[in-house]
Amino acid sequence: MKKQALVTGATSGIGRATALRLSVVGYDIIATGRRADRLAELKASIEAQGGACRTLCFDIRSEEECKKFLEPIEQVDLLVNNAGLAAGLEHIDQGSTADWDAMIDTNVKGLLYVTRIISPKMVAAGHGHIINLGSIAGTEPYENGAVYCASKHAVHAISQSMRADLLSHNIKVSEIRPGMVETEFSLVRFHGDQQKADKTYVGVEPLTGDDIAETIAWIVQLPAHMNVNDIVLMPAQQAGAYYTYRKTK
Ligand code: NDP
Ligand code: 8X3
Repeated sequence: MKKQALVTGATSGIGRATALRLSVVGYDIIATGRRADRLAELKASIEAQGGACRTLCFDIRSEEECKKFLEPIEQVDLLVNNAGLAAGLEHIDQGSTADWDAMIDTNVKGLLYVTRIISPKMVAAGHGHIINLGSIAGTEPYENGAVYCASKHAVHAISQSMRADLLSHNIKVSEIRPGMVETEFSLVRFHGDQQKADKTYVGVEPLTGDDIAETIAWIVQLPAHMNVNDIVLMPAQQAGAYYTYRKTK
């Protein structure tokens, strides 16, 4: 059987680009997300480039659904814990608790549910690689972002602990921590307000999903004795959460 890569949140942005790229470097893809039409389109695109793709349409916030869809998978060589979101951008006194629940339930609990089901399969197989999508928000808390930043701080902590936990089982754990990547991320953060989403990228050439996918493809093709523990990827015009150089002309 070819190497199997499970990519969560593959209906858009970084996850979609990663699924397409991993298929080119020799993986069969198991793609997840909640939007069935997007999963079908991804599967067709992967097959059109000569690859293979299975799709699993479910919500990773539900432990029951995670178990139902993921427990039957027999082999996973690479897990990309990518599904996630920011919802809202407000001061703490004005934030929406529904947004907070969505971020914590997806970015933290969903990632844990998936990992709890897949990591024992890797332990049993005696090898594996888990790549978690963190963020610069995982080390740089910024105004209006308390809960998103907290969720990515959690991903940063979980990544470091699980790397230690899985070390003796020949399972690598890598964390990708990007700055600004133009995907559907801002559209989701601003609850579908395209104008607000577009303002995020004014005067900046952001990273793309393909940029992150290329980095993931490089990491997974490194020799067996090498691991990238943690990589921070930024647009050249962004130095950190608070430092972005915008060209106004
Ligand atoms: P997108 O909004 O383009 O993609 C997010 C993906 O996550 C979609 O495929 C979406 O699928 C999936 N997803 C969200 N909620 C759920 C859920 N409850 N169950 C299953 N799947 C879910 O954003 P990005 O590609 O930018 O984001 C991918 C990851 O990268 C996230 O973890 C994000 O925090 C991180 N990141 C993004 C950065 C950026 O600037 N864009 C920078 C740093 C990190 P569907 O809606 O179909 O369920
Ligand atoms: C996404 C990047 O700067 O909006 O994680 O937190 S940022």
